[in-house]
Amino acid sequence: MTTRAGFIALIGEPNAGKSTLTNRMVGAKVSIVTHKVQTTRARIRGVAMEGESQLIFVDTPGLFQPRRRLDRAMVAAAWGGAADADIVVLLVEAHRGKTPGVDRILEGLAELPRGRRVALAINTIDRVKAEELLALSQKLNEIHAFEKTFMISAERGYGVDDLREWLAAEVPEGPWLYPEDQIADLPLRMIAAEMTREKLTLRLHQELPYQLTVETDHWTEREDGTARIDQVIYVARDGHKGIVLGHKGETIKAISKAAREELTEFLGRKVHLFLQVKVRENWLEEAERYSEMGLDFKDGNS
Ligand SMILES: Nc1nc2c(ncn2[C@@H]2O[C@H](COP(=O)(O)OP(=O)(O)OP(=O)(O)O)[C@@H](O)[C@H]2O)c(=O)[nH]1
Ligand SMILES: [Mg+2]
Repeated sequence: MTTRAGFIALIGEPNAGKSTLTNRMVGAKVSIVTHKVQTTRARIRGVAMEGESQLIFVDTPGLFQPRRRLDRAMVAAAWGGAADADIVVLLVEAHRGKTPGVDRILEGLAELPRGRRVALAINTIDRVKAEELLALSQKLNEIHAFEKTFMISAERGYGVDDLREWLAAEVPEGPWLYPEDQIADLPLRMIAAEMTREKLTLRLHQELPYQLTVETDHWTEREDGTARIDQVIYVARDGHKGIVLGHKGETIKAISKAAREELTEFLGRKVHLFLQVKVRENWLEEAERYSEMGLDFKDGNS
């Protein structure tokens, strides 16, 4: 039996559908998804099996023009994921087409190590007419000679099997790198923090989701088989704390409930979730916050 295993980096602009595709490939929610840009902050590894091949999907933060330290660290993590992978898949949103952001990514692809294999996946094909897809594919392939082009809908699942089968045939021969039943390579405490951040991002508006971070402080296994999870939400301003808590604590209560339900489903057992909001004006400049997120603080140096 010949086994294969390889790392597949999913890169693209923010909101391109990288995390949605990761989850679909894995068959479980390992990476958080929202309709807002810059949801994913670090590299998230999801593991999928296809025949004798183990596909390790590396979901990355969206590529955009960074302004803050956090942005720079995120973009560096994304390009780092591409540089380390066996195969890179660039996701482009069909309905947005060849944006200036996509142009910059195409330029970046030319700087990847020589011989790096790159495929194109035009996503959200459920949102456009078929004729537009061909034109977009041609335009993009004129700039970068992609090894292969796929038309997919990560959300609906169209075209995803073709992509998975192609990847399974193309990753290098070699032993599997994870146990067959493992679906993610991310500490549980981080997955739990991400779930809470997803609920915060869905619920809070404007800049606030970009000005906060969530960390799991304590994780206690209780004798009755349930887990007690304590998390801290760091916000940058006093005013933000009030917004996160909401009138009579209603906002935080709703967020906590949604996160707890999802955690309970993910873990398959009851969870008690305790959230605390702390004001930490400088958290975006603290090295420890970055390591907790799975990012390299130094990557944020300008
Ligand atoms: N209609 C449609 N929507 C999609 C599709 N794939 C993803 N989406 C939606 O697009 C939005 C962004 O999806 P994500 O998977 O979070 O995108 P991302 O590339 O991981 O975004 P960042 O983490 O911010 O870089 C979500 O609202 C998804 O539900 C698709 O094939 N069709
Ligand atoms: Mg994402």
